[in-house]
Amino acid sequence: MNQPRVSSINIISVDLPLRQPIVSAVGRYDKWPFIITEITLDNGIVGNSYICPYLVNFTDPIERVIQELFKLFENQPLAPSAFYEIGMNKLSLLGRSGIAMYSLAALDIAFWDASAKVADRPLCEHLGGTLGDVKAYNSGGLWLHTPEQLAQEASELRGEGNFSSLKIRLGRKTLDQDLKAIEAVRSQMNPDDDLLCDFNQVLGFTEARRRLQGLDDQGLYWFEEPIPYHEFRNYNELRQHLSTTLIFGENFHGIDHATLSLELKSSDAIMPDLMRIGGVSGWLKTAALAEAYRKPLSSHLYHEASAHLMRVTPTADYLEWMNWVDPLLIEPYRIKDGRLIIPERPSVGLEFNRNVIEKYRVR
Ligand code: SMN
Ligand code: MG
Repeated sequence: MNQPRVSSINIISVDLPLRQPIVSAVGRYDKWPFIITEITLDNGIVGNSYICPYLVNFTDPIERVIQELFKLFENQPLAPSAFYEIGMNKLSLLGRSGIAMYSLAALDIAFWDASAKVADRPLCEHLGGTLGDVKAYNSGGLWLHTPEQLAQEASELRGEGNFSSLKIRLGRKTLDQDLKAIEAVRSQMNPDDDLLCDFNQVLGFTEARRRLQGLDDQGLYWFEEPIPYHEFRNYNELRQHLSTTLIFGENFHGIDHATLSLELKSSDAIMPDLMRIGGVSGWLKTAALAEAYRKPLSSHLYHEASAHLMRVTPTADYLEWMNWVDPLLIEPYRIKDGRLIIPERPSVGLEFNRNVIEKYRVR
């Protein structure tokens, strides 16, 4: 059977208002940028992806890099894994990280989406896995707010999908303030529920050691990104002072970072971000690494494609559910009893709402 060929590309950037602003150590955001990439094959099938590059002013240069990389694959028979290798070879001249990596990921996810549509299977089945649901936590809030606001929000977030797992943002000025925030959220949870926490890289090494030791008896499910993401050796040192699971990885740029962090024993678990890790292809390699090092792997953003990938990740742990993309989608993915339900549709099966796109289009 002849593989269909890649014919054309369409890229659209959108700056979508958030229902609730992000108030985190990495800044305040009222809107969230998306770059949507659509690849059309010569049989008419369209594969798509979205990536969120955080900074709306960079959507234009990233779009141009996607366009440029696309030229490598234009008119070629569709072959996502082979395309990824070709793309990564090209990146050896640009750097296998940063916006070059994001751009390759935008293409890779869309190529895999198209490929599963050609096979007419959900992506998880196309990758050799089975269709099913995925354990998730609600990550859509609990920013650096007051304890009263946090308690109110925690109860709303639990109610959004009967969640028993939430993630709170920490790293306030003092340990006491963090403890009060935890207490407020916990007041709305059951004793056996999982409370995860994220510091968004805000602490320095010595402060992190003090702060995390002060929080180590709180029974938190994990400590996420307490110090800057590139301090791989400091992560390893920090880990030796703690009993709570230490996790990072949303800022791994490609498989090189994932490999290095595992070699250096920087954390107890990893959490790649579908865009930064290099799309579906980059994820699959990282999942194999996590298995080799026997480390749990959780996801970061992009809950739809990540859910499919978690179904073929041997050490899969938690899926992050952050549904900011939902207003852009005709049929968003659903949560039931704290688990994400993968719909029975070909591939990832995301259809974008053209009216919403037009309303919030960047250019
Ligand atoms: C996060 C993600 C996206 C924007 C701000 C913060 C956070 C997370 O690090 O892991 O959810
Ligand atoms: Mg995080």
